[in-house]
Amino acid sequence: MSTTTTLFDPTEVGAWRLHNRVVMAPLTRNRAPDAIPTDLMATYYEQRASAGLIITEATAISPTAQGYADVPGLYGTEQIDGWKKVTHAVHRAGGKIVTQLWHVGRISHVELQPDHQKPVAPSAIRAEAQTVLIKEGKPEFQPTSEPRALRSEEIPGIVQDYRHAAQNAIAAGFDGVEIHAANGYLIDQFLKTGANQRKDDYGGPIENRARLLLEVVRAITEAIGADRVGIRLSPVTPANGIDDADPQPLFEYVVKQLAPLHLAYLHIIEGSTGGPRELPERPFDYGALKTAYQMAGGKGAWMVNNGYDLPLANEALAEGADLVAFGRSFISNPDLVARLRAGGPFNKAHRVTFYGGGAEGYTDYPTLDQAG
Ligand code: 8OZ
Repeated sequence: MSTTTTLFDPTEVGAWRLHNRVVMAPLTRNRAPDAIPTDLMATYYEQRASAGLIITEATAISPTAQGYADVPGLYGTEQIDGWKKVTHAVHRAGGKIVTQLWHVGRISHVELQPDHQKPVAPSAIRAEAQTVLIKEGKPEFQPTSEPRALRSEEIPGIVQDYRHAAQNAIAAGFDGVEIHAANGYLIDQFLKTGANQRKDDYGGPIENRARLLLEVVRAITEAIGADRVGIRLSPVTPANGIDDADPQPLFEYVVKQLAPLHLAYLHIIEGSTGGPRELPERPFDYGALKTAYQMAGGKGAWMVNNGYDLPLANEALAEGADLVAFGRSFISNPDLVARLRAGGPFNKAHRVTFYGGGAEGYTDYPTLDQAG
């Protein structure tokens, strides 16, 4: 008898046994003043602990790695202590949680950088993008600042910051980490021709543009074990003004290199982050990407993301995806798993409270029981 996998079936991924295949996608919420996680954040994540796996909001690996007001970090002891409250709350509620390690590269603003220095990037090319400052308690969108190109000899220090943040994640009680290599941030800037014009070993051919990504993956997997590490990729998103001249061979190379490194999962954003899943001007064959990974011996779970609802998620599972990440629907539905099981209804998410603020639009969305 053939059985169909559902979103609600448990699964083994890397070092973890997950209760279900519903993943809470990383969601930036700008509620960590001084980059330190708060009690309110512990409540927010605990409310969502019925997800098979929670991926935290993107979290800066160093002071220069951050590019938005009030996003959390994971480089100092106060930050580790703040995150402990979050991981304990989620574990108490029976959940699993990894943190997303983030370096924004050029997607920053001098006002957010130590000593108001220029943000760092593969090349001194300003992004066509905006960042969020918070002025008088209100989010304010500003164009990103012009970056400076990293010197070759600075790159080992960046890799070391990733390694250190991953060790801090384990010290803070996380089940593992996700490397943020998507959405036009530092690692994606190195990968893609639109942001990388380097002449050294980190620019030019695909093998060079993928070098930073692979060095970061190796450093982190050596430090905390590959079975606690996932990575997020976005082959064609135009987010944060990023683009590549020829993404299919680039990403097939990346996943083939990742295959023997035994990561817990690969997390793929299909299409434009938070937008259309198909981009006529940026075609991409995700099936070929997965085949390239598996043909190279890759055994990590395949996690898909972007605009999934229940029917689309079931289709993805039937086609061989292992995990489905839900973003916006987790903002407004703390009990998303129960609501998916029940076939709805779903609360609507209110955009005005996405970035910054307090409990409103954060910890006050009702569960099905509360909506009664
Ligand atoms: C929305 C606002 C700020 C940052 C990403 C970390 O796109 C983000 C982000 C999303 O990956």
